[in-house]
Amino acid sequence: MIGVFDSGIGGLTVLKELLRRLPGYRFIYFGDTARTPYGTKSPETIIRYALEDTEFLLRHGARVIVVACHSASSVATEALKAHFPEIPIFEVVTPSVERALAVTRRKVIGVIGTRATIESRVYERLLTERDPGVKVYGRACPLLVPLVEEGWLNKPETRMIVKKCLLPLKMRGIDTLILGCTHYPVLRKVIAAKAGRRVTMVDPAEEVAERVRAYVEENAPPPLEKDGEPLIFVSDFTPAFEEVARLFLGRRVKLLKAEDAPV
Ligand code: DGN
Repeated sequence: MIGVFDSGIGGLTVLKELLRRLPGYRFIYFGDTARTPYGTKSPETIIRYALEDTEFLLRHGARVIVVACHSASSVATEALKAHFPEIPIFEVVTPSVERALAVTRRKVIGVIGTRATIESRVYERLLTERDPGVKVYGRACPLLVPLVEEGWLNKPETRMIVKKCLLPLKMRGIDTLILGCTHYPVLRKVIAAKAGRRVTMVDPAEEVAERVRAYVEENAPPPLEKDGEPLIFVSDFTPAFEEVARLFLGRRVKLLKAEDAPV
């Protein structure tokens, strides 16, 4: 099984891309809805949570781990790889970095994300390590997460906040923008419109899903039984989470309580 975790249900944007590419495979997802958001927490706390989330997925049969959460990918990847050296671990930052470098025309790249992601400066580090000539501008946009979770996808207020959030990046003349948070692909149209036609969007959900597809198809045959329904566990359940989950996954889905998972 392929395990995917996130601070909450935003990571279903990643699961959606994975399901599209690997329809015959079994997935188990864990959304830490009881402790979300991670984006405002300290690196130490995010690392501890990411290790626990991974343990949950491994305990329930995952053999490959996908870190869908950008905040966790940004600060916890090293710790995860050190704790679970035998497990293939994919995260959302590296594939987006490589994509951004492949598509940028003038080497001026913008990144938007939560405070934890932007303050980690991981995108700057990885982008400039690979190409010292590149200029990187990060901007934390914490207001976008609650807007998406309220379903305010195309309201005037949302458009205004997106515009304000992107303004400093536009002033720097970015030609590429990394959507560095699980929730942002849902706002892609509004973000692209406000960024302007000349700015290329990089969607990390698509990029990581492509990496996982390539790895899994090469290394693991699909299960014999075609069981396409992913198991989606959450650490806290409310009917509202199920509504939001539908928004992220693009279809109705049943959320299971993690405490009810067979051990
Ligand atoms: N999943 C988080 C991320 O991608 O950074 C967003 C939600 C949050 O924890 N704030």
